[in-house]
Amino acid sequence: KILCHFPQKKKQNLFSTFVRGLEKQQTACVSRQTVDARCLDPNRSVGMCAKRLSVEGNIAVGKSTFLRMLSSFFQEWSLVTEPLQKWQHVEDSHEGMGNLLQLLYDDPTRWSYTFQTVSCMTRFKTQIEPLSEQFLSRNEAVQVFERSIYSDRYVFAKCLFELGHLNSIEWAVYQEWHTFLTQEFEKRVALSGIVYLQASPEKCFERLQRRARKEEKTVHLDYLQKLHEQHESWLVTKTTNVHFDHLKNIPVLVLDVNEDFENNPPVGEHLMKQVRDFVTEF
Ligand code: UDP
Ligand code: DCM
Ligand code: MG
Repeated sequence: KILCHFPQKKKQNLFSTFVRGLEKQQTACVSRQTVDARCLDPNRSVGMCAKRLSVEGNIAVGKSTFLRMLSSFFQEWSLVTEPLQKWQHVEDSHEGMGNLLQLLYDDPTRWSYTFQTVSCMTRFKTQIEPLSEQFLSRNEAVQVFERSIYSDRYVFAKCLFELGHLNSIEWAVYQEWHTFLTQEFEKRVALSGIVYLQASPEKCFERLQRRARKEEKTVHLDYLQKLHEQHESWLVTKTTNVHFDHLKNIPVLVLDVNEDFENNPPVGEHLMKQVRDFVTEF
């Protein structure tokens, strides 16, 4: 309508300006999409993209201690500890706050499903938390999580099902929402690599007793042995059936932490160096 008021030549000029404008917008839009996809792609090591690792391992193997060590060696990295306090202070509409970790160990058959739902939901929330532009623009943005939505499922929920604490309906429901959410969030919950802290169940039991968390008084060696086997099947022998393609081929760094690394600087430094080299590989 507007163009018809102009002479033919002017009409053509205006029309091509309009088309060029559209083309520019389209190019800007496509390149924005590419940048977004790259940021979310954990396998890309270029700037504006974070490498995301999880530190996995048995109860009391030393994951939190390891994360503290990472934070002092690699001060620019972002470290995300396990949201344990949230599980110890769950809102209870009658009592105010409930301790779900305590309930789990007091009566695992009654509380395993609830615990695994809450622990995995809080983990999803922490794993999808957006990273600041400032952090992403670093040459090497590295984010490290203490455990992940994958160990929640392929170690804990699976183990509790095999022990009979989750019944077959609860296990089926758990797997259904876990698969659905993992596929929905896709790259936002994907990891670039896994660091597996490996130690004998006996060593973990010794550390668990030394730490003496009040809720874990009833945790026995045989439970740590079962969890150890789950970690080994998932991350070492790879016999666990995992349902996400990117997880099947994920790089895994296995670190033997039977020897004390907390109070032994050369051992700690050697572990840090191995993580450094591992991260440089992808
Ligand atoms: N710990 C230790 N030597 C180590 C690593 C850890 O004595 O090389 C102790 C640590 O001080 C704590 C316990 O083991 O008392 C469990 O460590 P952490 O809480 O880090 O274990 P997580 O459950 O997070 O894997
Ligand atoms: N835990 C669990 N299920 C999960 C994750 C953790 O039962 N999916 C429990 C195991 C430990 C506690 O939570 O008692 C925290 O683990 P850690 O001490 O290894 O950090
Ligand atoms: Mg911990």
